Amino acid sequence: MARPFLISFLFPLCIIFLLICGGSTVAALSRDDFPSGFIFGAGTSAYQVEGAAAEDGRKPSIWDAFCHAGKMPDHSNADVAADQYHKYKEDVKLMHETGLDAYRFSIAWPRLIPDGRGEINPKGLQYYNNLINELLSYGIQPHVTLYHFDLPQALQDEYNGLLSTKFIDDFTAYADVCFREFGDRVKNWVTVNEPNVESLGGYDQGAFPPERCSYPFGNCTSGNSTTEPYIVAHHLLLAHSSVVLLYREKYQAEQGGKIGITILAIWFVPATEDPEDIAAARRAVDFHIGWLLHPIVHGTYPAIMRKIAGSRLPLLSKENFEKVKGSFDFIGINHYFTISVKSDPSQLKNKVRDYVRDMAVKISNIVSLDKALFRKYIKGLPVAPWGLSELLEHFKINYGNPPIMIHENGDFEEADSTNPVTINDDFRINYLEQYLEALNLSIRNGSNTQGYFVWSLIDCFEILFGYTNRYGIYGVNFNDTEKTRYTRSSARWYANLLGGKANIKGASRDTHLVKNIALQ
Ligand code: IFM
Repeated sequence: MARPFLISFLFPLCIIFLLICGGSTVAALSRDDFPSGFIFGAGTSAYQVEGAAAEDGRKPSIWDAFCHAGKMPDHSNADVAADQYHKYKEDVKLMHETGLDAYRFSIAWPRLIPDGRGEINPKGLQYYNNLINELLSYGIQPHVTLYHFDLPQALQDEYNGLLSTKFIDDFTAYADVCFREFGDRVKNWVTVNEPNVESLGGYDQGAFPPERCSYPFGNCTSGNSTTEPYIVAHHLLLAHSSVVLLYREKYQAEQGGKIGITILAIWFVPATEDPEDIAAARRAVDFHIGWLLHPIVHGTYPAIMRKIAGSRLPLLSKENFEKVKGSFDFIGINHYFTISVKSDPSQLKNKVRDYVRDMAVKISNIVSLDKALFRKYIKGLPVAPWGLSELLEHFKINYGNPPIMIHENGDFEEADSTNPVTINDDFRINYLEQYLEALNLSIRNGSNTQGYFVWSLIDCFEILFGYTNRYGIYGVNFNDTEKTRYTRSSARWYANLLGGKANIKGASRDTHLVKNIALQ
């Protein structure tokens, strides 16, 4: 009698218990919930981590000149940075311990070809061969960016760098060396990192080297903010397509790699449901992302940019159209946050306009892009994983769902000089978990995203804030001459995820309703 009683009594109780406790819980996600072959990695860039700035034949880039002129808010430079040049073996071990499939890094053009053109530096060649071989010995794929902001100063001095079409030939010749020397082992190439940031930062606002801008858009000794950002982005686009063509014609069949470009992709949403604000958000997306993406997918600049910037936006000739359109195997996106905007048509009444005024948007709650205010502003933005979902939806609907690599995503903390070693970074785990969850949802909804890289593997020299912003899942004690690495909680969390643990707990699942703002 006892057994049937227990079964008939306890069984329904168990079901009720499961329904109450388990029914409302969404199963946590593990890496097995991503498609097979999906790549998990982390990244850095050469100037931001290598150091050894004047060692073994490396010559200055425009960033060395900028920093040495005391232009960083903390007056820092990356002469030593995280010293990865000497510590790459230690770093590769960390990557291995984390279980990374891939490491995204960049080659320093001024280390490999110190004058920008001509002689190859054998020590530079050796360094990148060593790094690549070390990665491969642990089964970690090298994903290599050819150009991540660090133009050889020699080319800046000789012909004004990116403002000249000579840059295109020199960049192509440099890329040729990289493909020839490393392409037997490197199967994933990015031509240019964030051409939209470099054009805006260096040539509109003058906040980045080579500090070109014009009044009233910034305070520089030379430049023209109304035209130069467009010219520079155009040259970067042509340089990109020239390198892709070279790779396709000379190397791809034999080496079997893939090549793309990486764009900073902030997502913009309307601050209100007013159709003007909805159009403003779309305009911001077109100016910010479409600027580069539209030409490489569709062969033309976005119509709204052509309409507003007019003749200040260079034309893509028929020959260049053929070269630029389709010049990618994947698109890299660096995504950190979502910003809400309102329309500001009054900007268009100004006859003299820069790229920012052409956008004709007001960014809510922010009046100036002063660096300190900007940091406060972005740190104060809510974590908005749905913004990534909308961004990926935009790629799917408007750009034919291309293969995507998320090349940067991560969160920072402001460094505290009294505490150079911060271990507990739950804020970062929370951020990564939510974004990975959103990414997983997007992939299930058909996004063709094939890889995800945390920015950054280790603390870096940060391009806006020097050593006062920390993005690493591994910390670096910059106060100590050894630049000692230490493991943050987020590195352990990522290692557990990559080791198979269901470590994406679904904290934000309920907030994942994708806000489908009108994008068409
Ligand atoms: O550190 C930078 C990187 O060089 C380019 N993308 C944004 C990162 C964080 O600011």
